[in-house]
Amino acid sequence: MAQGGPSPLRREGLTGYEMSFSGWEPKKLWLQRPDGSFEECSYTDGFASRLDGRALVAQDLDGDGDQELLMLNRAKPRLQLFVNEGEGGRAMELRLKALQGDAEASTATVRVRTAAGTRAFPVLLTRGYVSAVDPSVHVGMGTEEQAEVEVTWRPGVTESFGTLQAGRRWALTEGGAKDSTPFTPRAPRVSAPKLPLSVEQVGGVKDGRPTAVQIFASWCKPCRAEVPILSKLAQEGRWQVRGLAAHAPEQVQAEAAKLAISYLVAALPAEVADPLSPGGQLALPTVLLYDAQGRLVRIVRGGEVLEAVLAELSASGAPAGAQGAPGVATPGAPLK
Ligand SMILES: [Ca+2]
Repeated sequence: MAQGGPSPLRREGLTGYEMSFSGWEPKKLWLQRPDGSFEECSYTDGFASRLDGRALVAQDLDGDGDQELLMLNRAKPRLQLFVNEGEGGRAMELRLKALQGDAEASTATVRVRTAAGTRAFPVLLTRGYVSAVDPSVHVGMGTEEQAEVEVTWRPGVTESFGTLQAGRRWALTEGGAKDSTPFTPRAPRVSAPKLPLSVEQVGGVKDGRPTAVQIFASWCKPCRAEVPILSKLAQEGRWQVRGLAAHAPEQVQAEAAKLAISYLVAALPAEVADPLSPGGQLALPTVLLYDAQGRLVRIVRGGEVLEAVLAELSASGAPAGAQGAPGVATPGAPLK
């Protein structure tokens, strides 16, 4: 059962879907980082709701080469569309046409080889309960411009389509014929609230040290569990540690005292809270980690996870950021 959530066993007087175990578990979404590891980003994308989900499909609905996510829920809001507003990487889309059996090639597997390795993609006609999708194969390419593509149409029948360029939608026909059209240019989009990417946006200063910013409320038990970890970090002196309280400015110090917080605290500004509040609800606990250059590198939720991340950053000798792409999801950019 999801930690920190209301237990359905303790909720009395409710029947039906409100009692669903699955319905009470927040949705999960992971961003794949350039090194192949994954970073959870559900809460920054408004994805971590406890709505009772029924189907989720990833599909490039506007034809610009990145996938949108469409989620069907048991109750309102019945349908949610998540649009990728991030910069993203390159991609290619492959649509197969088999000459034997099912023309949509539902038994086929595509293998895509780049310098980073080989990945296999089965053709799928459905993505879970009550869903059906266009049977195209979407291949995230990151920074790669091209890939070698091979199709196994059915057991024992494998065919190479040579090197295909990213940024295009390819039609591959059994027998070797191939054709492509470029993705449509991206339409300008209404921008979602932006995460505080710089430490100055959360009241920090660039002093050559990394910074941990805890967003807390005095009623938040997992926030309380983080306080000793962050206090120790502050005492060691290698990190700046700050707290941002989800309380009215005049109550901040009193609420921080309830958690025995010894580091600097201030009221949580709306411009910081908004992008961390999917569906209008602030996701707690949340700790923002900035590198020594003051750039947001990680967003962490939960006391246990925080300790693990801090240990990982300490072991790597640097609180990330210096290795290139930050391990942080911008709102609506979950897929590349
Ligand atoms: Ca798209």
